[in-house]
Amino acid sequence: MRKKASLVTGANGEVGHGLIRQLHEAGDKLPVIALDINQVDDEIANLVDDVVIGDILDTALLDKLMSEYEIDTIYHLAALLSTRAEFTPEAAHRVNVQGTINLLHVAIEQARWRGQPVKFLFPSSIAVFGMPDLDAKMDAPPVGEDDYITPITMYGCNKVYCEHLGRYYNSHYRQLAQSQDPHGIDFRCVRYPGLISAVTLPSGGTSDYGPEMIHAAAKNEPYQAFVRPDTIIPFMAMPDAIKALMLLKEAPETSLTRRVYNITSFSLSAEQIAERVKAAFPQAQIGYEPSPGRQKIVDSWPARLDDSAARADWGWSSDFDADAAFNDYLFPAIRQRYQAQ
Ligand code: AKB
Repeated sequence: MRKKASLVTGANGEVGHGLIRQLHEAGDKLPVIALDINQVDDEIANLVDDVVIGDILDTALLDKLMSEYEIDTIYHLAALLSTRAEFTPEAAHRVNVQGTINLLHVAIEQARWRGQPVKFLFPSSIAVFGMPDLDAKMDAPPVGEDDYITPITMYGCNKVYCEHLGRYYNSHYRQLAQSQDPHGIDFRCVRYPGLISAVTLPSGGTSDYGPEMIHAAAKNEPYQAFVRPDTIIPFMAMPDAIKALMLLKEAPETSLTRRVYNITSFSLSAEQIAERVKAAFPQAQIGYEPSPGRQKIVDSWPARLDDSAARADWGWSSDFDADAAFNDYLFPAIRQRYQAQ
């Protein structure tokens, strides 16, 4: 008999760290398989039942996993983020799109074998949006799920296409087949704003200036932000990002009016983040050296998001507004982290 399990791809990434800790702390009943292309940090490896180092493009590896486990839930977190993807767009497309199709295929195969849907949790991003220009960005009311879906990055294009793929595998897979299999996937997706974790540093993203500023100050290192001081996007503290994934996973299917939801916590400019950092770390040296390419990407993302559908359908609310995120979560934990080193 195969063992029932949850599969987390991109387990060693920022969200993977937060999610695996949460699954462990919540005493999740299912064993967890952590899959990552890189070695998985010991503190995470110790919290899961199996660590698999490998590529989501390796279908033989995924077949082997399916032969060993009955996969009940997939958290498909692996992706190349927006900045990194621009250096190798076709490779990013392979990882972000073909990798996702491979996992959707695992989900649908597993669902058919066991005669029950497989839950598929997928983080998308504010990168799916493309505001036409800075004036439109600043004047727009909080942007809803279906507005301005004109991404300018490979990563954003990949994410929006994968949202559609999820909907397709959820509701229309092989729709012309003679007999329709009732057991498919239960695809659920949140669009994350810029995420900030006290535990890990992101790599390869374009919202990274937020977390980088705080971590540099705590390490007593000077930091030059790659955006203008007035650059504004929505952010979220990592515990809220994990909370959203868990809330959406547990929501009764009947309460969902859509498969893809915006979520947000607080919108701050780079300068407002820097002011908060300087108040907490008075020695912080923060300057600005905008990189035109990365600036253009962040300027194409909305300043504010409308997450009313998530609030109404599955009770989403953020625990960390800006004050709580910085003063209660980020600053104490990041200070302690670097003091301990
Ligand atoms: C990135 O900057 O690429 C990510 C994102 C906003 O999805 N953090």
